[in-house]
Amino acid sequence: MQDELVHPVPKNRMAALDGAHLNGDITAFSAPTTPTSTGSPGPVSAEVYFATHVAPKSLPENAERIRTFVDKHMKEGRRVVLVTSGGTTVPLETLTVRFIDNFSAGTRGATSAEYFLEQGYAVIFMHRQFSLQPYTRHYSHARNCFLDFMEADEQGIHVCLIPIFTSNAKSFLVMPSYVEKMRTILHKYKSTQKAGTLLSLDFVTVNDYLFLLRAAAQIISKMDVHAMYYLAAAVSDFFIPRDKMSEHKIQSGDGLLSLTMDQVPKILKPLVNDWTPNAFIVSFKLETDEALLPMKSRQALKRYGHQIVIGNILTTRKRLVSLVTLEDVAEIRLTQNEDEVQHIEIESRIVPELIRRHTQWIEACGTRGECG
Ligand code: 9Z3
Repeated sequence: MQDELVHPVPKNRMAALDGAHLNGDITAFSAPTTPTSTGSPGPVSAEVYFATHVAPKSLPENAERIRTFVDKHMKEGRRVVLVTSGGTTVPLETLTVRFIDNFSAGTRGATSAEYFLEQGYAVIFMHRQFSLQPYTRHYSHARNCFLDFMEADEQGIHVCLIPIFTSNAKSFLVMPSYVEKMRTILHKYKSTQKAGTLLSLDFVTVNDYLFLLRAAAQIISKMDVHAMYYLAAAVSDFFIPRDKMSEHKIQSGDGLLSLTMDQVPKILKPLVNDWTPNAFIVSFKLETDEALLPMKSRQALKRYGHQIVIGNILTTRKRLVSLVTLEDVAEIRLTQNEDEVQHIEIESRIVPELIRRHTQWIEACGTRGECG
């Protein structure tokens, strides 16, 4: 059904499809909207969105941090990957008491960021506030809290392998069974801090996310083919535009609450075509219905013309993903033993494969003769 939507490739990419939004499942909209091929209202363009919404206050400061980070790593000859992670919220009120959230713990993004760092990439980690982060993820949201990893030594005798901190009265020790893993993670965490290869930036709402992604992409574009995007955040498809949002807390006295929401602009389109031409762009497609995933993944590739869509199903996402390109589909699958006994993280397989393909992309760039 989507094949007729493919346009010829401008420069090194497939064309994104103007106004071709095939989801006819939204319930309401506000002008201006773009009519779709099915006649249903589509999202506003990114341009209109940014012109009619307010940037988060932290944006100028975050843009400066990104600029400094990118300049440093360009000078040091490192590749940069922008990892997005966690879910966005959609506030129902300007003075927000209630909001709709998107599913994501941030595991995919935080875990992948670690593997990118290990492979020598500088990582801009754009994540939902308080979601999982590289390295600290091993302890922060764990079932046993951080304190469970420690013991207080009443006598203050230094029998520990890693003293965490000492006061006059007591030493606090990491329990021996946790020491080995903690030492390894601590070492990686400290080395990353020392090298300055991780920049963490947070967002909460879908509006924060959109403004931050655009600002980051416009700065990162100077890295040309040496930049990768790994868009693992779970981004809301629907939102309430500013001019339709109640300022104050919605009152329950009026009975039922009916919500009408607009579609979030399809941000991949300007990302791929305008903000960061030549970067290697990987997006994720999440579905719950296996029957839809291959079609939806290919549809996204054709619509936006980026390099890879990683398809995953909610219930199996930790052991099975599909790397979809226009040419082929490659599965990465953990066996039951790898998943449940060896506790291998699927991101340890996804990331090296993407890096291999990014290298090919950079090498092919010379052949295409279109990159800076
Ligand atoms: C993903 O599909 C991620 O893999 C998950 C990771 C959110 C499933 P966790 O954080 O989960 O490890 O718990 N991310 C993309 C989700 C998304 O919103 N994709 C959009 C879509 O499917 C396109 S950008 O339409």
